[in-house]
Amino acid sequence: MKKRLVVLAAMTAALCMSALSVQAEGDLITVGFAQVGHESDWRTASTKSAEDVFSEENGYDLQFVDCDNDPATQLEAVRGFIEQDVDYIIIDPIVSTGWDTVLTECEDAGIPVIVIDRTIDDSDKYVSWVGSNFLTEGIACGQWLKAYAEAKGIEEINALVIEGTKGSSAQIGRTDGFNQVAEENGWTILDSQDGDFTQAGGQEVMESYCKSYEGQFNVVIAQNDNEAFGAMDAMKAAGVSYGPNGDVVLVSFDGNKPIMESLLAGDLTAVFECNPLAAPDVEKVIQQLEAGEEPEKEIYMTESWFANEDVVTSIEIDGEEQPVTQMTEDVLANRAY
Ligand code: GZL
Repeated sequence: MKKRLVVLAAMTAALCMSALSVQAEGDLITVGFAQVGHESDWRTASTKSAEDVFSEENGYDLQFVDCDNDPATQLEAVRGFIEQDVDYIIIDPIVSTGWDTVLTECEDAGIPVIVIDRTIDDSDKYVSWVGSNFLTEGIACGQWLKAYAEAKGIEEINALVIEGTKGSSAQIGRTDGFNQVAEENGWTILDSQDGDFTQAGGQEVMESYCKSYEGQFNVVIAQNDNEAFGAMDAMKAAGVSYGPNGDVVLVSFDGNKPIMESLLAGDLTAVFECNPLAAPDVEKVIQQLEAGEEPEKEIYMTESWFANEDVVTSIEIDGEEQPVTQMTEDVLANRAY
């Protein structure tokens, strides 16, 4: 008798579990994601992070829109999610303004918004922002260059900047941070033009720089990896040497695998990381909301600074010593992206 009761209990439990799993499958959480576009390696890593986390097997129905770097398309995508009545909306804002109206529409529709990566600067009608401190990234670049110049005996800095998409918080923060250190140290910024975070944009701007500032510059600041690759192509074609053994110090922001391989190879001098893997932190926010909890308003990604040489091993940012990691085969092999 006892044995039969045990078997019956086990069968009941199994039936309950399968009912729960059926119920869970029926209750996918729908997430609308209005992504900037597909302009860079960083963006590819960011999109993959979201697809990996917000999968059906994890209990999500991801509605993804690639907004192709067009702010109007992005607003349209968000309004489309409202019409679909998704459970949550994720926005990586192409530019930082023009958001309050559509965020009010999300609020009126009762759909929580989570902002990732770049910031929205004209509205706070969103639950949380998960991203990087772009100003810190710019300051880190400046502080590293200051220490590197001192160590290498570079007395004058004449820099050219290839900016990211004008008006994006990444471009604004990196520009402001680097300019702040440049001003403190009396450096010359010969020019600063928009390369739109693309390789073609970086190459076009650098080709123009090589003509306009021939023989005048010794530093190039590319505000993302793809612009740095474009700048390499342009400088190579113009016969300008760059990197740790060249005439021009070349740095990048982001730190995706291709640029880290170039850093290891000595094709550029330093990389200031911008971590694209925000989706796990976004999921934590959604799970907190599902549980009726209140998430943090700002959640910062952790990121590091890398160089080809070990000439500078740490830099000071906001009074705190932060390490600069020399790129090696081991460091490269252990990176997540
Ligand atoms: C920064 C991100 C930027 C990257 C670029 O967080 O928004 O946009 O630095 C990307 O590579 O295009």
